[in-house]
Amino acid sequence: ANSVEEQKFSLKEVLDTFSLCLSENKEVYIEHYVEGWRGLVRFMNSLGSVFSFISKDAVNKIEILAKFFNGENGTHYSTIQSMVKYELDNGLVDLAKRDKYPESGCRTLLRLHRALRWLELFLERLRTSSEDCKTSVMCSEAYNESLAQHHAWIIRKAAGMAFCVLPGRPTFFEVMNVGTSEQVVSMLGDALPLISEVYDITEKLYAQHELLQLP
Ligand code: 1PX
Repeated sequence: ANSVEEQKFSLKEVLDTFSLCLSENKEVYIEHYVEGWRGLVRFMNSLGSVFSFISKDAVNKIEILAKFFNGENGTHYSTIQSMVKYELDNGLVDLAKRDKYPESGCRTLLRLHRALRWLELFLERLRTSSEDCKTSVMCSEAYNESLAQHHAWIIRKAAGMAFCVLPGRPTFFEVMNVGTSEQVVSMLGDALPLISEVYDITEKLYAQHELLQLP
């Protein structure tokens, strides 16, 4: 935690990335979406190595999407909307069970999309919490309302154990490197509507195309 780069690290910059996600006509840019996740993973890594099994999976998914984005069909992966259209039109998504395309952009992004709901719920709890609230409780409540419903028992168990070692609210706010707790609360108030909007747009798109249960 001593390098200059890590000292400059602020959660505000990370959450700002999500504001860049939305195009004028409300499409979601994959490039910024993935960048946002990279920053969140960096933040999580700074909390300790217990979270590495979580960040490993997140990084894996980030890299899958980055590879599509930077690959020869990259233009189709400019936005979530264009990705969905391209992969569906070309039969590049396993709809019933994992088979020929176990790592499609659509199913990979869906995992991050579900995690974004966890983030939204967790940040909203942090924003409205009082000083003596426990981050581990806020985190597991947010998790149980979102991601947990898609996770096997063993993953839920491991996640629960990781939440227990989350630092308390004061340390947590400090690591965010945003300033006083009032400043953290106001920053969260600015960031949350944008995160919600990105989430809602993606959710609607996936629902329209019946992609919310992709294996
Ligand atoms: C101020 C708050 C900032 C906190 C930033 C934290 C960033 C968290 C990044 C979490 C990304 C999790 C992605 C999980 C994707 C997923 O659901 N993968 C599962 C399914 O994938 P598959 O390919 O098999 O269909 C996979 O099984 C997951 C394995 C890893 C365990 C995931 C536990 C998720 C807990 C999320 C809460 C993170 C708590 C961090 C505390 C700060």
